[in-house]
Amino acid sequence: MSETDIQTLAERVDDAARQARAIDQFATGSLTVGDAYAVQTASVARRVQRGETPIGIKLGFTSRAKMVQMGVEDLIWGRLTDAMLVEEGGEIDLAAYVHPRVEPELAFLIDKPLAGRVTLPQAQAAIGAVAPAMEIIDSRYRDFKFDLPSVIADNASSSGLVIGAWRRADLDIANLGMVMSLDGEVRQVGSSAAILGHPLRALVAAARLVAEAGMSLQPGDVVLAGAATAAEALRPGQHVDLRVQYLGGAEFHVAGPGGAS
Ligand code: OOG
Ligand code: MG
Repeated sequence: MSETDIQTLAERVDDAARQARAIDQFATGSLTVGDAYAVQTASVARRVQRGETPIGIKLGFTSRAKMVQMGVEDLIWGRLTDAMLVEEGGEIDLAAYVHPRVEPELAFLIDKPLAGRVTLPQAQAAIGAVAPAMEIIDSRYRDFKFDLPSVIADNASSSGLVIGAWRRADLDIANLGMVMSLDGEVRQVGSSAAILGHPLRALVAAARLVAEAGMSLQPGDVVLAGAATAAEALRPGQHVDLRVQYLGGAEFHVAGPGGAS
């Protein structure tokens, strides 16, 4: 795919995200996975040109539940910027999104540079803190339907993230209960073990994937490990709460039908 084509598609997904407007997914077979990451890189570069700061990366499809929900089998990654941060306990306005969903995750805070083929203990040693987190995903594609290259080009549907209080990473996080509630009603129950069998494997994968892209994870970067359960659609007026065993939680509100309060 030519550089011009990559820029054209990058502009299309970037505009759709900015205008909160659904677009058609790219025609099947028109994009390789390599092209799709080039589109993602170019679309995030547009954000950076507008003044956003990269803050880390996200993994997608690290759990069976997510692969089944979306019909995609491969692990993917995307980029996070400061503009995507939603204040813990804060409020989002659905007007800024196409059809957002929320999913329960864990976030890692990188303390030492990490890239390439690393072991689980090396990944563990590179993190300074871990936190309960929720990702707000918002595919820019109509009906939230996409194939693998389309979702990669669309920055892996990433739209927002809410991070709870960081705590030191000396806790065993292999199998922590995770409960996500909407308006006080438990909707998704899972375990951190659903994330690749051990959430630190998401960090091992992240180190490999960024290195393949010629990048590295740096101190201060945030890595979202991927959802432990299926995602839930967001509705006006909702209160969303995540509790993670031993780690605490995170919560936010969705503004009512009238918009932000
Ligand atoms: C793609 C993003 C998947 C996760 O945590 O598995 C993802 C999507 O489902 O739209 O973020
Ligand atoms: Mg996610």
